Amino acid sequence: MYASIILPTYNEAASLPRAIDAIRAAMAHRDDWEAIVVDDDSPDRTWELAQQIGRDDPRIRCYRRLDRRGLSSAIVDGLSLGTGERLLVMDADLQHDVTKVPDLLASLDAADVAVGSRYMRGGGVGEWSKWRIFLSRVASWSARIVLGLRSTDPMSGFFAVRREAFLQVAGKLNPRGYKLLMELLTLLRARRVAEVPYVFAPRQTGESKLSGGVIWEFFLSLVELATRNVVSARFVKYALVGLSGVGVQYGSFYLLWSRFMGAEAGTFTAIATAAISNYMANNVWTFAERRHRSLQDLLRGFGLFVVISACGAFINQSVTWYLEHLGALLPAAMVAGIVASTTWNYFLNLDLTWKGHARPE
Ligand SMILES: Nc1nc2c(ncn2[C@@H]2O[C@H](COP(=O)(O)OP(=O)(O)O)[C@@H](O)[C@H]2O)c(=O)[nH]1
Ligand SMILES: [Mg+2]
Repeated sequence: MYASIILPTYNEAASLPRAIDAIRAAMAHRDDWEAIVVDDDSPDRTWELAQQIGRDDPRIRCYRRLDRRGLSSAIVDGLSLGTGERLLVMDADLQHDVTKVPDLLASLDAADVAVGSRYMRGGGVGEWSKWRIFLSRVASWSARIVLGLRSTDPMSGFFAVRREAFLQVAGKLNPRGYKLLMELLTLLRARRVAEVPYVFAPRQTGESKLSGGVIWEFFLSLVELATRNVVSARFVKYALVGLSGVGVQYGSFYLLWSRFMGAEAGTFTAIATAAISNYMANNVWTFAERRHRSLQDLLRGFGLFVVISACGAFINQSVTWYLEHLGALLPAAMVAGIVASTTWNYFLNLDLTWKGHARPE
């Protein structure tokens, strides 16, 4: 059955030719395959190299993406371009065991997704530090428990999927970050999953693009997938900024009060400080791609933010008071008040303060 091998690349000129040779060797027994390099306009001109290889060997195609960045979206574009009934994704840096490609493709005889796994008998991670192994295992384990996935390595970047299964869920994918397999497995939960062990090899050339923020990104994806996007990554950020504001408010109150001003002025100044820090943090982080920059936008944005937050504070108090009045325990009533006001604040700020269309990644 015709197979399409997707190779996302960013600055992999040093290893791409060897990766292609390894694929040719592994697939030497058949000729019904193609390889698609999806390159995000790498500064090292990986795309040029891929185009050159493709001129001599038309089985190798290259999509040089000029308008977008990001591993997951590159994989989705590659999968969409693939014409084979079976689609396979692997790194172009030789860290995935190319000799396992035929096994992964063959596993789709009896499964809809086939995962190259580092965490089953026969698999491994080579020379990773204990700390990295620990983090990776905790992440896989939480993905399995929280999302109910049946793979031993849901974070793998080495996997194959039937095109028909991919197309069924392609429209629902939200390719952020780099854990596309986790998302695919969540959407295809009811389908059959096969696994093939492989040993993750150390990188020989070039460098890993996935270092900073990886754990954080993973956590956000997990929340989004577990709640079926009801709780978005943005909402999590917003709630965390709100929490930091509580710290700022109480912190500044204790700094100011008694030493510099009385309780009332202290409370007012502390609330104002927290409002400014919350607004700034949301502006540069939660709503980064819709950021207010001009003085006019900043003033207008801050004004709206304060009005909405003031209504939120009122909602918070009212809900807490009302539930307590109905006989709820105070802590429960307070939590309900916080949830109600945070939700109100979030959606109003999303639609009014930072309204606008997000640019694609
Ligand atoms: N097109 C594209 N490919 C990427 C991007 N980031 C990483 N890659 C490729 O994805 C594969 C895995 O990335 P890598 O940095 O090796 O991750 P690691 O193996 O977890 O360290 C490699 O082939 C990279 O060149 C990206 O933003 N766009
Ligand atoms: Mg790699």
